[in-house]
Amino acid sequence: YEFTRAITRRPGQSITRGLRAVDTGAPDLDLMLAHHADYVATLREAGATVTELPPLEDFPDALFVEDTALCLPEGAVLMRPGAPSRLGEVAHMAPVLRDLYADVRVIEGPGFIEGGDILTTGREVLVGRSARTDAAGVAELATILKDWGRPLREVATPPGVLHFKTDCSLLDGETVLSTERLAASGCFEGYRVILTADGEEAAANAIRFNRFVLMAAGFPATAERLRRAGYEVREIGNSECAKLDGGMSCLSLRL
Ligand code: CIR
Repeated sequence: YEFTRAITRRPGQSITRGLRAVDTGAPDLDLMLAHHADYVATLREAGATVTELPPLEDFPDALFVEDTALCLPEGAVLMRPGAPSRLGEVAHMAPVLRDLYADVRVIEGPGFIEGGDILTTGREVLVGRSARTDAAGVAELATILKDWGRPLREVATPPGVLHFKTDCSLLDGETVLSTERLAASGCFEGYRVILTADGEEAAANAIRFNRFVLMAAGFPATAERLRRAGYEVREIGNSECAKLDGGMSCLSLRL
């Protein structure tokens, strides 16, 4: 959770065509841009050098850059998104990461895996199988991580939940924020777990970036739990990304 850099991509006009599980109305681009600017400013305040990539109008979900890659100190791994409309985003992220990393690996397929299903903790890399991430994708990542001496543990994303990290985030080396439904699966045994408050499951997708925990605004009970546990919480508007099932982690690659 200590980083020097973040990569983001601004949303474009095409966000109205972004993928969503349930249609709750079109996202408002101006409001989304304002929230995005706040997100980037907060990362900068936390000490990040932020690369802001331009919108990709052909890829409505491209602002959710996290799904295109896994960034580790050892190198980067380009993902293979399970959503067909998102597969082409990776080619746009590849040159950005090749400029920053000497070692860039590629998930070649036939499996699929998205960054939103990957939680890197101090001791292991947890990968949740989901509608976007299959066994072959996980196996290919495991082979790459083995080269880097990083253990991978496969876990399950709760049914109906988009990504593993829709329901959890890393708060520090051994602490996670999790929904109750995910923690009940037992996947965080051995970790300290802070649960989201009842009815605030959507607060689980947060990020720890240096001294701050960035979380979506509007979840006061969970924010209070985090503050009481000693974390410095920054709340960022997320109403528009939430309409596309996106949250704090999806909006950046952190390295
Ligand atoms: C999608 O369905 O792919 C986007 N609308 C949302 C992606 C969210 N990404 C993430 O949780 N890492």
